[in-house]
Amino acid sequence: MARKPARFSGGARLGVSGALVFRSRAGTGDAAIMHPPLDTDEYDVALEQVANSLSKARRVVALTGAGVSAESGLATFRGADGLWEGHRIEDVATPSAFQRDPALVWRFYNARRANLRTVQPNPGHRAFVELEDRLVKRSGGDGAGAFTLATQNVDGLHRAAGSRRVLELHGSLQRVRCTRCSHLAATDEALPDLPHCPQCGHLLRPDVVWFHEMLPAEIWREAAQATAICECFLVVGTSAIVYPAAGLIDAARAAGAMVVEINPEATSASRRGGLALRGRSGEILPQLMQRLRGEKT
Ligand code: BJW
Ligand code: ZN
Repeated sequence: MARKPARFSGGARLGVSGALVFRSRAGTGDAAIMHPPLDTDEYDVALEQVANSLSKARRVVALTGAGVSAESGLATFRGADGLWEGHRIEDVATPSAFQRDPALVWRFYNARRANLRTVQPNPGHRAFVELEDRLVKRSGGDGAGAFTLATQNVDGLHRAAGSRRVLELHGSLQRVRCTRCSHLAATDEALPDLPHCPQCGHLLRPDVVWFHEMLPAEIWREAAQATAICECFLVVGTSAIVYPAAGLIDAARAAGAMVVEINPEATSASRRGGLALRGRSGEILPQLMQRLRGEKT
């Protein structure tokens, strides 16, 4: 069958309401899709366009969320399995929840920290490593700024896969800090139910960003700066409802970047325009890398 002409070219569609949606071959069973599913040929064209954009862009930013780690076996926050012991994330990931019931909050985090020791990066994480390597190599020099991975994930899987420029917007499960003094430590060991600071004896907390807390200033500044000058912005595996991280998507659009969402579901990001590849990141990102290598999928 003859290829259909490309319907999306870089920034030409920026500002339209609703993304152009292309569903991957494997399909997703997504009933809530905002546009009718398009045929495989159109998905191929869209994939080619994204690969093309990635191959030309001098600066690329990816914003990732829990969906990228779903294929490693970690639960997302707002999926069907998104509750923890019947609590919504909004009820355990706040400073007031920790004040009220630190044991409950530590149980939540210790369970997730233990689970982390059982999981590995998946093909989606590894595709980001390949993308960074390509972009850095192509840029010559030290490749500073060629690729920035701004992740909302606290699981460390991007770094474990080998990604280098990773901005952990919401902190890390593999660090703890004191609620009183400046003690900060990296640890992936099991911790007591209510761990205490080795320096001052006060309660430790996970070094993650809870609701109503500020993101780490320097990391946020770097993410915002990279976004403001990027040419292609990938939004992968996030519901894009948590701010300020989700605000990077609008900032990328405002900067004229091609915004591409990779997610099996329609999200708040796809409702705001751009191009959406519907499917799992562990499937679509490796397909994109194959295209970049010049191999047809
Ligand atoms: C797949 C897949 C596959 C499945 N492949 N995809 C402006 C407007 C409105 C509200 C606010 C605003 N500014 C601030 C707020 C308040 C608040 C906020 O955003 N609230 C919203 C809920 C409305 N934000 C904050 O409080 C932030 N702080 C702040 O703004 O400071 C300033 C301030 C100071 C003082 C007072 C007030 C403001 C801090 C936000 C911190 C968020 N922290 C958490 C917990 C981290 C620690 C932990 O892990 O426990 O971060 S909440 C949780 O949500 C976690 C995540 O990083 C974050 C985002 O979730 P994510 O990654 O998108 O996951 P899901 O589950 O939502 O989505 C998964 C997606 O994957 C889905 O779309 C699936 O379809 C998809 N998927 N399988 C690809 N195989
Ligand atoms: Zn201390």
